[in-house]
Amino acid sequence: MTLIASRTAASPTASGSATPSTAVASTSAPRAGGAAPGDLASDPASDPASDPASASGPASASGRAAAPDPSRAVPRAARPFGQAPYRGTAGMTDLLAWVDDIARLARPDRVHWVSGSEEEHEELLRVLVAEGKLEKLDPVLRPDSYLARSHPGDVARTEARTIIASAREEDAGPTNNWADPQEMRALRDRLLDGAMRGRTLYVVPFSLGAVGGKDSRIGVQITDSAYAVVSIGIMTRVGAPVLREISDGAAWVRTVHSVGAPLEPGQEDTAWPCHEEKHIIHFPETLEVFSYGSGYGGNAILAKKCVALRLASVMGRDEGWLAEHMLLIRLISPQGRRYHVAAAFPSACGKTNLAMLRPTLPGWRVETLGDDIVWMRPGADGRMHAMNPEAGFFGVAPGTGPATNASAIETLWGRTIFTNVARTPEGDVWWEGLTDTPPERLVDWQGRDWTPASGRPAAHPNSRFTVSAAQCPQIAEDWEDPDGVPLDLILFGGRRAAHVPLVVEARDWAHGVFLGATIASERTAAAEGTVGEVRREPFAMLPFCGYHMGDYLAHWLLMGRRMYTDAAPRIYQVNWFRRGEDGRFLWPGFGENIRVLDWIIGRLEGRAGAQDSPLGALPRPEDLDLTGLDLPAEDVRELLAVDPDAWQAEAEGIGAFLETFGDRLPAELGEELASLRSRLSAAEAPVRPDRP
Ligand code: GTP
Ligand code: SPV
Ligand code: MN
Repeated sequence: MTLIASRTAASPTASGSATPSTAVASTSAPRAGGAAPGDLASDPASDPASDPASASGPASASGRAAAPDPSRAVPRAARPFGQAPYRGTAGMTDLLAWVDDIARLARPDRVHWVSGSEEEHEELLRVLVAEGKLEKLDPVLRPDSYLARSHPGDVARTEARTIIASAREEDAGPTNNWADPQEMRALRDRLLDGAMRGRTLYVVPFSLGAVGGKDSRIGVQITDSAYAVVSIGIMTRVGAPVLREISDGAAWVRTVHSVGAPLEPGQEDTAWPCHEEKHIIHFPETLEVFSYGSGYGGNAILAKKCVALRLASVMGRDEGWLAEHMLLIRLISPQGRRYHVAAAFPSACGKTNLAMLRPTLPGWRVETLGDDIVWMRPGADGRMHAMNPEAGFFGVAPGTGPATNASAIETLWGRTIFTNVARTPEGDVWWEGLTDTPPERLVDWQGRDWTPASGRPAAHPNSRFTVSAAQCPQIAEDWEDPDGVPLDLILFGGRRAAHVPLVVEARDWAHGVFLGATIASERTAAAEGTVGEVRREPFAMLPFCGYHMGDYLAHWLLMGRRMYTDAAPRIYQVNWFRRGEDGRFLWPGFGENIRVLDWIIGRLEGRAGAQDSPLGALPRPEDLDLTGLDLPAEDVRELLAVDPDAWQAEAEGIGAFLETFGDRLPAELGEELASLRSRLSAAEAPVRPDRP
């Protein structure tokens, strides 16, 4: 593929500085032409240590580790570092005009167009370290890795400040915050006015899915955070190949992000610029996002939750596909049969862990395809086809250890950005759960000295790692295949201490949609709010569905009708988090979760037994392969028990929740609830699967 930079080499104006957006930056920014040391507007071509062949290299996640391809080498002068590419197409003109509009309003000192090269990624990291925004970790213990400490008020998604600004309020539905789009545009213009003074405006073209893939989507994020730029560079495919798509006329999504912390002349920057006032605003009709005030995760990497879930869910509704908060794996049985499994669990409820499962039952294997987002579409063959639009993992650190998720630990060997974890005196990272015994001394996530006696967590509960998916030792060889994989199985789950059994089988698609629609889960540290409080999180999409949840449920039912009944994925509900009266988890979880998958695949293959319950079919204890596990029989019974009284109360709660969707609730789901209630009434005593 010819890169933009190669094209610009042929253009007489390419080496000049007169591209429209550079011109805007220069008019409003006295420093634009100057190349101060460490200034990103400067051209590192003057750095003899840098590798010319990588100057315009593609930023595919796997490509980052690969040797530079000499055929891609272009003369360095073709596209000075950070400069806008020149290509006189309508697509490019649109993009340049939009960047100019934002730059004129936000008044950055510099405009930097992200090329996606390895060299640029490294230069950004170098400057972030020089500015005190990242700490470089020990090069032997954790090569090419960095630590960021956020502002203590900017540690998670801010759901209360997340808005769907659809033209009509009813299209946002009862589960979203709504605001009038006109007002939100006015607010955006007011907040952006001068918001980037003293900073660099980065233009980051990104692709969700392989660049040019038939189901891929592209967008551009404008941001004044270099930390966001390097994060987007790991989480998506960025830079020149995407610009070429835009230039060739592809549709793209416009996203603008500002940390809301302009610098006055001479004002000293902080390690984590952000603003107390935060707004994450989505315009579903025009496919735009505006995010202000936060530098953290889903608030700042707009390609992730804002585009790949909230806006993509709207695109999926309109175009006949689904954007889901799911992991994606290939499960290979001891007989060598391959099954593709997607699973929706709410934030910090086990997706990354299941995505990297290392089965404890002999013969089983898992290949990772994705850990957070799945796009899926019914195909002409009557099956559901699924792909992971992301290129990296933004995973929860606490709880990740050699015993729970060895693959994640190996993935994090180096080339990783850690945020809000603790640092060891040797310059490595630590978090709760990494080792059983904490180190004697640490620097905690807020930069304070820490000892095991400090009485507070060393790492923030929502501390995270950002790393390329290509580094995962069990990543599927074809994980970037734009065709995706045919889906055999969908799991829904949440974090429930009581009532919800280890696993339940859905009778059919509509019952499966009912199970997905009624997931409830204890809140976690992934978003602001009260940790542990149980709330309904339909399809693990409560904070991520960009439109009316009732319409979303109807869309899921419609997708079921777009497949052949016998070819549609089977649906199951799971719960790894049931606790005993003493508070301990009853199920060992992690690698042992294969025992539940083994039973489910046994059902798909027609070899596993089950017993019916008012909720759906469940295994009897003897149907689960528990060999080698030292589980008390009473715990197993408890994990598989259904208490009709407790479930009558649960059904009340489900009814009240579904009622909030009013006349947008699909009738089938009302019928599913009625039939659950009548099955519960018919069950006189608690169902103990081993005592029929
Ligand atoms: P997001 O990235 O926020 O969407 O989260 P996620 O669903 O990928 O969550 P993740 O897999 O990172 O798990 C979050 C927490 O749950 C970690 O602390 C894990 O250690 C813990 N966890 C994951 N799987 C299990 C399990 O099977 N049993 C138990 N007890 N804990 C688990
Ligand atoms: C989640 O909260 O579900 C995440 C992390 O995956 S964030 O990207 O911050 O939303
Ligand atoms: Mn998530």
